[in-house]
This record gives sequence, structure tokens and C-alpha cells, in this order.
Amino acid sequence: PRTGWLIGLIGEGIGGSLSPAMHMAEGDAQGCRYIYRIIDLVALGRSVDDLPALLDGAIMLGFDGLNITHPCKQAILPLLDEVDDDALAIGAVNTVRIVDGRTRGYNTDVSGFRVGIERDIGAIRGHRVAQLGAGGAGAATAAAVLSMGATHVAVVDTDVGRAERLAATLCARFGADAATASTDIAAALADAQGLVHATPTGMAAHPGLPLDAGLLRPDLWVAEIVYFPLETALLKAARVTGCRTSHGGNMAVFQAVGAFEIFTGRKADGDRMMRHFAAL
Ligand code: SKM
Repeated sequence: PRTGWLIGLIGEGIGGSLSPAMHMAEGDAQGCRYIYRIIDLVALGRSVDDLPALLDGAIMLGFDGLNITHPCKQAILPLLDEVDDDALAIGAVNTVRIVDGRTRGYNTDVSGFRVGIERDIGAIRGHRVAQLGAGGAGAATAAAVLSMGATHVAVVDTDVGRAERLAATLCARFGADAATASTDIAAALADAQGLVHATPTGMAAHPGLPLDAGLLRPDLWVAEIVYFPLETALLKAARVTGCRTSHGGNMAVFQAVGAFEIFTGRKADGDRMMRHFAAL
């Protein structure tokens, strides 16, 4: 069996990514030779237009896989030989497996968010969900909750057109009543069991609450995607209110768990990767 892998991460301004540390620590813990390199378009003076050349280069140089991040997750899709269903449905790939020069794309942001909800919230079949944020991360989180059997996602975004486009994509995949776009988070929460937060608010660089904390109720579960800091103002308010919560480290870690498993064909230890992530 194989015990060595060469992996890369392609994106813009990714020098501070925690992915190399997360992946290589798991490789070390499994006694593997696992190398994970940053391929930063900014540092290289390149742009997303150079993605075809970089992908070819990675294939020629014997890379076994790539993570793909902003702003390349959409642009990589037409360059791949095969694309998995989750990734195809949301039009974004974050993980590429390379075998014998052939490429297959996956989206472990979707599966990673799903794992976090399963672990911290549990079953959400039949739930109505209010979601703040209709960007790339929001496309993944909404697909994840609907794939778990949630019956409706109300997508709220300051950019109404973006919310409408995401809702339309979700309805095309999950059924005509699966999603609506809304500008009113209070109304969206009134008949919801869950809240998904998928905007940058609450990050160290964008501190604050993404909504009026008075809208939270103890019967609501709250899932966050911001992971720096791990306890955002929203999660703190949710905890004080008595909500069940899932922090943003889950999506960050379990997308890496999923990618590691796709790259290597080996099981990753999610709890070990979470402990390591929390210590970074
Ligand atoms: O989807 C992930 C990607 O796999 C890695 C990453 C990073 O290291 O910054 C961010 C997300 O886009």
C-alpha cells in the first residue's frame, strides 16, 4: 500500500492557511509521508487565468491531489475530467484527486458542514432553516442542510439578487419549495428550527453580531461557519440563550478530513484533527 502523498492548495493570498498544518499533522500521526504545499497565486504573480497551466503542472509533477480555494473553486470545474455530484450541483470544487493523470473534483465543504451538524446538532430532517449569507460558503451550507432532509431554507443576504440566484439553484435541485430568498431575518427565523450563519461577520477582522441577538430563542439551533475566533459573538449569544450550537471549526476541519480521505483512501481521525486545529 501507498505511504506517501504530495498535495497542494491553489488560491489567492493563502499564505496563512491552516490546511498544510492540519493535513501534514494527520499524515504524521498515521506514519505517512504526506507533503502539503501552498501554491499562492498572489505570491506567484499569477491569476485565476493561469489555473489550466497550474493544474497541468501539478499533474506533470506528480501531485496526488489539490485543494482549491478562492477564487478558483468555480474556474477549476470545466478543467476536470470528472466531477462528483455535490460539487457539480453547487458549481464549486474544493478537492481534486489526481490518479494516473486523470482528475476528479469533489466538494468537501458540503460534506464537512454536514458532518459538523450531524455531530453537534443531530438529525434536522423536516426542519426549516434560516440562513444568513448567499456567497460561496452559503451555497455549500444550504446544500448540506437540504441534503440532510431539511424541508426549507430561507436565504437572507444584503445582495438580494445573490440570495434569489442561490434560492433558484436550490429549488432546481431539491424541489420547488426547498428555498426562498428573503430580506427579513426576523420573519425567516419566526418559523425556523435552525439558523445557519454564512457571512464574514464575527471574524476577527469583521467583529460584531450578524443579527439582533434578541431574535434568538432557546429552541433554535445555530450553526456558524466563522472559525476565527472559534467563539464568535453570535455563538456566545446563542449559548447564553440556550441554543444548541455548532462552531465554524467543524466545517474547517471536516472539509480537511474529507479531502484527506479522498486523497489517500485512508480514514482520517476527525477528533485528532479537531484537537490539532484548535491548538493552532
Ligand atoms: O474548502 C477549503 C479548502 O479546502 C482549504 C481552505 C484553506 O486552506 O484556506 C479553505 C476552504 O476554501
